Order: sequence, then structure tokens, then C-alpha cells
Amino acid sequence: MKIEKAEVFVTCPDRNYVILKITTESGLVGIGDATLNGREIAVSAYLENHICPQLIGKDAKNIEDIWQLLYRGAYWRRGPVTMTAIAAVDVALWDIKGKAANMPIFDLLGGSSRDGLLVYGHATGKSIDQLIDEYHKHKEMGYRALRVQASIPGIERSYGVSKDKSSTYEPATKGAIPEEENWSTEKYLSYAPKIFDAIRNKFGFDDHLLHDAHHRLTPLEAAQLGKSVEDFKLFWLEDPTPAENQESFRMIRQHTTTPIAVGEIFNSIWDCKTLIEEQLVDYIRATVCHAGGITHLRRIADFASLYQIKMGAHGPSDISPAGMAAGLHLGMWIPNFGIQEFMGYSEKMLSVFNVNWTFEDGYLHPGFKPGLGVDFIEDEAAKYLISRSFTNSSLNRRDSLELVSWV
Ligand code: GCO
Ligand code: MG
Repeated sequence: MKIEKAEVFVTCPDRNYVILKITTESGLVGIGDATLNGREIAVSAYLENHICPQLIGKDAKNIEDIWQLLYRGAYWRRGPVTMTAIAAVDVALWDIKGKAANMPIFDLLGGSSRDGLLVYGHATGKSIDQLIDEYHKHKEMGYRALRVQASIPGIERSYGVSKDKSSTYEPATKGAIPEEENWSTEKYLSYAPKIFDAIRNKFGFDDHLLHDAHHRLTPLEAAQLGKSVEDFKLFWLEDPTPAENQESFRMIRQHTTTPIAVGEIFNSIWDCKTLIEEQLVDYIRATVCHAGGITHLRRIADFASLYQIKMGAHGPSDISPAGMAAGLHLGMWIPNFGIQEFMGYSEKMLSVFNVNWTFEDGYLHPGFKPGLGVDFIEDEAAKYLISRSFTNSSLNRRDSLELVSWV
């Protein structure tokens, strides 16, 4: 199973994706998602210049050994660009192994721990009324868990709400340099409970309700928010504060029983070591794509399971359908699985990625095709040229007239 070719593709079917394709001498093909929103070209250059040449001639069967080689052999360990590039190789090799064994990846990992993965979608609104409509539409689609975000009156642009007329939030800004936004923690903290109150009043307590604070609060503010929304029984409050200082989550924990989720920007087990060991959070949101692939995320999941912490992977549209499928396979196996984010994909995106998963009654299943179960359609991908784009910021500029804090 010697590796003969490793190629990188960049494409933009509605949004940018980077895909690594590995081919063995015997003609087996594996793909891995190398998309890092807003930093796509950095990862594709890293792969093309530094990783692909090193893969040629290696035995595709030895996934762990290749992982260690790329991680330790680079000398410059960790970081989002390196770990996304390693993840793409890792997933492509699992895809090949699955095809060689004629098994879906979840079977190779040890088989299913569940019939399907509970997923949560996004309901957003420029007003609470619009949010209620969107929530209703998502329930009709079958979702049983929803992340709710709404515009905060008095703040020009609130995280998680689309910039244009569409009701779908897109986590990237195309073209121009990212805009800086004003922010008022005061306004947010007083309005957020009203959003959950309106949803619970209208729809009751049967569905799982989630919310993303997108790193905007200080630990004390996060503690205040968690406490003020306890009655609404959130499934989780996400990224209440930046997690570079893992110890700062102690403050939040001491003050609220609202469950906390964190980690969509983590790329290594070291990013969450203290959070896990001290049980400072309830869900780890790291993904296969950005945290070193199936091989590394499996380690994080196992470590978290020792402390009764569950996994709740990131799954916005900036993770390609190939990356989503990798998360689904791992999620099928993970004993301490919690939930998977799933915003869904446009028709154009799905014309480039032929997927095999199914969505029913709020649950996703990766399907039973050998390997990842996703075909990358190169001819279609070639139609869409990559366009410069940026991750929407989690840094909001201070509005000088407000009593605010910014992170
Ligand atoms: C989420 C997110 C995303 C990120 C985006 C950044 O919870 O889905 O916070 O919308 O902002 O993935 O690239
Ligand atoms: Mg998030």
C-alpha cells in the first residue's frame, strides 16, 4: 500500500474548501479535509511544500507511525495550520484503510456505539420573532437540538446572525478585509436571557437548546450569564470566554451549573488538559479536521471519558462535507459522544462532495460505504475558484460610548 501521489485541491463551491487526495500504487484513493477557515492557503502551501513530498513511498497502512512522523518530525509541533494539515493526511489514510478492508471507518475504530448521531442545527434571527420562525422551520426539518442566536438591540452586528437578508449565518467574510464590530457586553448580558425565555415559552422544554457566546466574555461575565440563564436549562453555553488560560474556567464553574462547551479552536490534547483534569467543562468541541485527525481526536475523547466529559464536535459550513463525514465516523464509535453540530450544506457544495450520510429525526448516520463514504468530484471542484476570505472575528472593538469589555 505504498503512497504514490499526494495532491492538494482548493475550491469554492459557495465557500472555500481545501482537500488532500492520497493515491496508493495499487490505485486506492483517500481524501482528507484540510480547510482552515480564513487560512486556507496557509494549509494548502504547508501540505504541498512540506508534507506531500514526505509521504511518497510510505506505507499507507501505518497511520499511527505517519502521524508521529508528521507531528514530531516537523520539530514545530502543534498549531492550527500544522494540525489541520496532519489531520488531512490522517483522514485520507483512514479512508484508504477502510476501502482496503471494505469497511466504513467507524467499523475499523471498533464499531458503532449508537444508531446515529444527535446533531444540532442553527436557528438565528435579526429579531426574536424571526428566530422563532427559524426555530419552527428547523423543528419541521427534524432537528431536536438547536443553537439559538439573535441580534442584540443596540449592537450593530451580533455574532451568529447573518449579515445580509438570508437567515443562514455564514462563518466567513468573502473578499474585503474583515470588518471590526462594536460590542456591548452590558446589552448582551441583559438581552440574552430574553432570547431563551421566548423560545422556552413558545416551544417548551422538550428540545435541546444551545448558545454560543463566541469567546466574547470575561470569566466573571460568563459566570453571570451562566447563572442568569439556569432556569432555561441550556444543553450548553459555548465558548463563554477564551480558553488560552484554562484555569480561568474555574471562576465560571464556581458560579453556575449551566453546562459549558469549549474547544472548536483547539488543535491538541494539551489545549484541554487542565479543563479535562479539573472537570471545568462538560463538552469538548475539538474536531477531527483541526485537532490532528481521527488518530489524535480519539486520544482526546478517551482522555475526556475518564472525567465524564463528552464530545460535541464543531460542524459549521467551514468544515467540508469530507471533514463532517470523518467526524461522523469517529462519533459513531466515541463512547462518550454528546452531540454533533450540523449546519447542513448547499446544493453547490454537495455537487463537489458526493456524500453518503443520512439525516433523519435529528440524527445523522455516516452510511455503510467503505472508508469515509465521500467522493470528491474533481471536475466540479475545478469550476469554483478559491476566493480570498476571512474568519468572522471574535474580537469586537470597544464602542467608546458604552461601558463595555472586549476580548
Ligand atoms: C460554531 C462557530 C463557527 C465559527 C467558525 C470559524 O460554533 O459553529 O463558532 O461559526 O465561528 O467555524 O471559522
Ligand atoms: Mg462556536
